[in-house]
Amino acid sequence: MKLHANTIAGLAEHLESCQLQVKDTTKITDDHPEMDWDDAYAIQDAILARKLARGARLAGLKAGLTSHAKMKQMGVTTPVFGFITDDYAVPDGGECKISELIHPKVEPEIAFVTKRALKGPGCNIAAVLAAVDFVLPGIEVIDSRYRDFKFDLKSVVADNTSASRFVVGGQPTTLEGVDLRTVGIVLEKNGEPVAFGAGAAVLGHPAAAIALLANHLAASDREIPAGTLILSGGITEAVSVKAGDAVTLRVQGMGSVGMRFI
Ligand code: 0L1
Ligand code: MG
Repeated sequence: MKLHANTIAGLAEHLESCQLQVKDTTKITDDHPEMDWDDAYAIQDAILARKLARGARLAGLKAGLTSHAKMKQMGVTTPVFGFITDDYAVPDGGECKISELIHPKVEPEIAFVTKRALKGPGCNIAAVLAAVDFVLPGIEVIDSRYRDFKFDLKSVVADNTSASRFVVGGQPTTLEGVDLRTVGIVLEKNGEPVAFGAGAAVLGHPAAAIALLANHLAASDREIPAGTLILSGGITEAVSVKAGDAVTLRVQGMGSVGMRFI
C-alpha cells in the first residue's frame, strides 16, 4: 500500500460525504497518483465501516464493469467489486428520490443468492452454479461521486464502484434447466424498450462474475458467505434517469422488477 492510514480514512470520509451531501468531486487519484489497488479497496472498506458504524447493514456484494458494453462505455478492461447496504434497497415498484443522487444511471443485472459459501482461489463457474440458491432480476442504480463520471478504475473502486441504490424482485428462479448465457433481458424506460441483451454479455456467463468476486476476496482471505445477494454487473450500457422516469427490467422466465424516480 502506498497511502498512509490517515489519508485512507480522510478519502473515505470525503467520498462518503459527497454521497451523503449529493455533491460531486474530481477523481481522487488527481491528488494521490501513487494510490494502488490495495489503497483503493481499503478506502472502500473504510466507507463500509463508516456506514456499519451508523447502523446500516451489509445487504450484499456487487461486481461491476463486467460486460463489454459497460467496459467500452467507461473505457476500461477490468471488472471491479463493491458492496451494497440495506439503505440502498428500493422495494420492487417503489420510489427512488432523485434529490438524493448526483447523476443516476440504471443497469439491468442478474442477481444471485448463494446457499453455500464460495471461497477462492480457483473458484469457477461450476463451483458458483453449485452454490447458487436462486437468481432473480435486479436493477442497480449507479451514481458515481466523480464529476461527469470522469474517473480511473482505482478511483471508482475507492468510491465503492458507484453503488447507490438497487432493486431486486420478479421471480426467484433456481438454475435447473436455466442457461444464464441465453436468458434474454429487456430494460424499459417509461414503457419504451431502451436496452436489450442476454446473460452472456456478462463475461460470457454471469456466474463468471461471481467466481471472479470469490477469487478477488480470497486474496484478502475472505469468502462469499452463504445467503449473500450479489449483483453480477450490468448486461448493457447504463441508462441515465431523471425525476418522473419509471424503469422496468424484464428477464426471460424470471418476471420483471422496477422502480420509479421521483
Ligand atoms: O456497477 C457497475 O458496473 C458500475 C461500476 C462503476 C463505473 C460506473 O460508475 O459506471
Ligand atoms: Mg452494476
